[in-house]
Amino acid sequence: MSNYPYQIRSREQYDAAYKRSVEDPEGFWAEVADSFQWHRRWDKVLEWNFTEPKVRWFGGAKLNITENCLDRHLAERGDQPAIIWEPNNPEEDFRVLSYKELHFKVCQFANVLKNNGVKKGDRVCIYMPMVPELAIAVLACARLGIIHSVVFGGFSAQSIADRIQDAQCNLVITSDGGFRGNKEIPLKSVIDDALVQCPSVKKVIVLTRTRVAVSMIKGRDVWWEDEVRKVETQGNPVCPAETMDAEDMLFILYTSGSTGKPKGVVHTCGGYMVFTAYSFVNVFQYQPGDVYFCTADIGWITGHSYIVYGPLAAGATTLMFEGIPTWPDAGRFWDIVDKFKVNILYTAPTAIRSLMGFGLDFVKNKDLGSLKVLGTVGEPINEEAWHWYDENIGKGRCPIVDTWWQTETAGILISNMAGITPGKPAHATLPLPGVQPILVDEKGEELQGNSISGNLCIKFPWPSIIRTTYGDHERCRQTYFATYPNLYFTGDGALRDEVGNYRITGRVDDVLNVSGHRIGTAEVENAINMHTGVVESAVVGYPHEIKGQGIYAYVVFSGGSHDNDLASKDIVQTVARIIGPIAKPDKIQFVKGLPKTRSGKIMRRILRKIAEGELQNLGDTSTLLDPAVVDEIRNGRL
Ligand code: 7RM
Repeated sequence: MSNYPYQIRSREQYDAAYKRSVEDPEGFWAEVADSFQWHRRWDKVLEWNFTEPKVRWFGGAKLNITENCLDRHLAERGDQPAIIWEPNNPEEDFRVLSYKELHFKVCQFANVLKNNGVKKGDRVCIYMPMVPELAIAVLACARLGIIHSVVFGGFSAQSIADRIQDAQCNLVITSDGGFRGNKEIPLKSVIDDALVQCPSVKKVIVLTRTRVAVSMIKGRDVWWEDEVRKVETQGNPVCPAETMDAEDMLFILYTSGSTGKPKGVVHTCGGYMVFTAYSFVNVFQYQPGDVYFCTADIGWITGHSYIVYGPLAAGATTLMFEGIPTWPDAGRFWDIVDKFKVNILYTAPTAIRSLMGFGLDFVKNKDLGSLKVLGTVGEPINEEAWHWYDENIGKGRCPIVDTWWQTETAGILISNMAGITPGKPAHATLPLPGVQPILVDEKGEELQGNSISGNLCIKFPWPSIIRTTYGDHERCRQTYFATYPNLYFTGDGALRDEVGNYRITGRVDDVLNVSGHRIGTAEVENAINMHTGVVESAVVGYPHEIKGQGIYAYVVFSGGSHDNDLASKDIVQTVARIIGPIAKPDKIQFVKGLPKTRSGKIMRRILRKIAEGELQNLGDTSTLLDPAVVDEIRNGRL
């Protein structure tokens, strides 16, 4: 017997659950949802159409997700670790927060938020390092019905400002700085730069982490610790949770697409809770007492769904790590697994490939015997990395779950279930119950049968599907629901093998996946074009041994002769300043012109091929305005 009524424990149960979820989706999800705590039950499990689009799960139901993540567990496992935190520096003490302690701190900080004038429906931007207070801030917002917008600590002031303005945030939660490997990252000073452009922000709460000197603006900036002390003297340690509608917004998370401007993906309370917990428990086969370690940052969707909400809704022990896999050395993950006897490890192919490069010396003397399940996410995993992970980390005895999903899906849609359904190297394999993937051709015709490839779409809603893009519903429709009528389009291409396993091959749009991070080519081009010397640019991806994809920029520079090295460095700096270090081009090739059609469209196909090193078969170039530019570009390839 399993601790979770909705946990699938055999292949037969998977087949039965899948069948039921397709034949009777409402009955299926109602049963899952019954395992959670609601103030009021739903009137209707699902209402939907993909044309507007409009999707409502558990309409009429009332709940608070933090009661499900915290309060609900207090009686049975109040003293069990909810969060284990490992600091960047292994010499610093780790921290363990029991469910009781986490509940207490979330209530306390929710009261701090109240004291600082924010209320249900307001938007709060969170820009913090990977410390427990980040999870506390997120949960405190959710407790009050405040919509959080977490911005990854690697984004620049400009990117933060864009996101704060788009969501019209009233308050920012940050820290003085953060530790990452041997670096100290400034955070508060970056916020100060961003806020010059953000009149909607009235308050900034600053946590102490690095103790770097920061400037505090009177009336606007307050210290986290001072505010907590005030709450303590007010003497009320509880904070009742706001009652939320199932379809009230829980959070906004910005993600890149094929246009220059990131979109605010919106997720809501009820469906998100049900699906993240359901997928967590089933994919990883979490068992009570297991220590689960997801290496993502909470600034990305993986951290939202599978460090914070999913695991906590399931009453799990979730391990949060502040640092990076290669510091103090490339054995850090394995030290952490050994130190805390981690049972489930969830990481990204880029991390695996990077650690592979450091050799087995860093794995050799580590006790990895506690591991039961391994997972990957973020990008296609190549077979070599899969086998390395399997043999050297899992020692051939841990199933690897290859989990495919997106910021917009909020939870894992296609994956094997550890030890329940078989894995296959480089294949995400089968859809979770409730998920109905199909492959379509260019015209949107469904491709039937197996051993076929096409564009990956989903034809029926699952509980955590994107509801809208913040402030611009039409953009949501255009991006995800207009390419193919009545289908959610993922932007990914996929193969379906002879027995129905899916293999995701990568994006079919102008979105790059660099180290598992989504970056739009248009976004990088806009940033490059900010440089005064740049006339125009075109950005494409190319295969990169560790990052999966690297960023290759073709740049037309003004004024003829210039120092290429200097100009490159300048452009890289510009991109880091406009977007953040994650979007820095790996290669910049200066060209006299870009290959354009007579109508002025850049032929990216040609640029992609050249960047990939495919110099011969460039395809039809006869429609180019000036075919000669191709030779120049080909000859100058980096
Ligand atoms: C969770 C996350 C989404 C994009 C997605 C894919 C790629 C993610 C896999 C994968 C192959 C996987 N959200 N992707 N997981 N490709 N196999 N298991 O990464 O919004 O940041 O990115 O990532 O292209 O569309 S995300």
